[in-house]
Amino acid sequence: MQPALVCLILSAFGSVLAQAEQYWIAYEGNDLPENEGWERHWGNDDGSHEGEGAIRTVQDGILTMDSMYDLRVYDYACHYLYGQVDPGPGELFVAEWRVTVDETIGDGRDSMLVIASDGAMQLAFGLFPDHIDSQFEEEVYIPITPGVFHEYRLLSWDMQTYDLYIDGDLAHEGTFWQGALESKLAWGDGVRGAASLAHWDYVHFGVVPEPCSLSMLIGLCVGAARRRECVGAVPPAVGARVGATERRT
Ligand SMILES: [Ca+2]
Ligand SMILES: [Ca+2]
Repeated sequence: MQPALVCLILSAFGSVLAQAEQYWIAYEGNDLPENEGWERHWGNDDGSHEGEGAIRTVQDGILTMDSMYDLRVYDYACHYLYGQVDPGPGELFVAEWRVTVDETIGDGRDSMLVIASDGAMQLAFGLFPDHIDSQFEEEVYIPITPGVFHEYRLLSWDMQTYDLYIDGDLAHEGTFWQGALESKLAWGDGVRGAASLAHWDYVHFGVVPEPCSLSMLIGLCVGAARRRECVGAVPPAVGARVGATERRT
């Protein structure tokens, strides 16, 4: 191999690594979220930090949040990463959570998971015992089996569109909504006027190297010029649960 070509390949390889300024925020349900770097927001109709919030218990790696005693209560965990949520070139945004919701009452969504990009592109999923929905997208109603935990995994390359997997199956190809919230992920009892009983096993989110980046570079190194689908696996150290992914075109 020519020295110049070797330098070019090493330079390209270095640029891929340089882009991979990934992060991985992992809440495992082993403690209250505010003890693990999350910001707790709670209150009721009387205002912020009023009342006790949801009744929260941690047991066996599960955080149970119960606000069924009072429709006026909200109580959610928020993690801010100002200007650092989005993936860059060659990177992939991943959010994954495992939860089951026993009950909901009141008007609209209560248990929720919200994602806001650095450019204020937003998603908000309402979590119910038998389905989930997406607040800012029309007619997104995804039935789920009640009474059991479900694993949700959301992937986005651009924070404009996303793929949502439920229990390993692609359940929805969706679109972010232009809002005002920026650079955060939040989950829990999100609103006043509704109540829920939910069990959270984990919430993870982060930016990881795009699974196909290194394989594409290897393809370049051996002179393979053909276009290829990007199916692969994220390095287990930064998201073992990500598993197989396929880029949308
Ligand atoms: Ca509530
Ligand atoms: Ca757990």
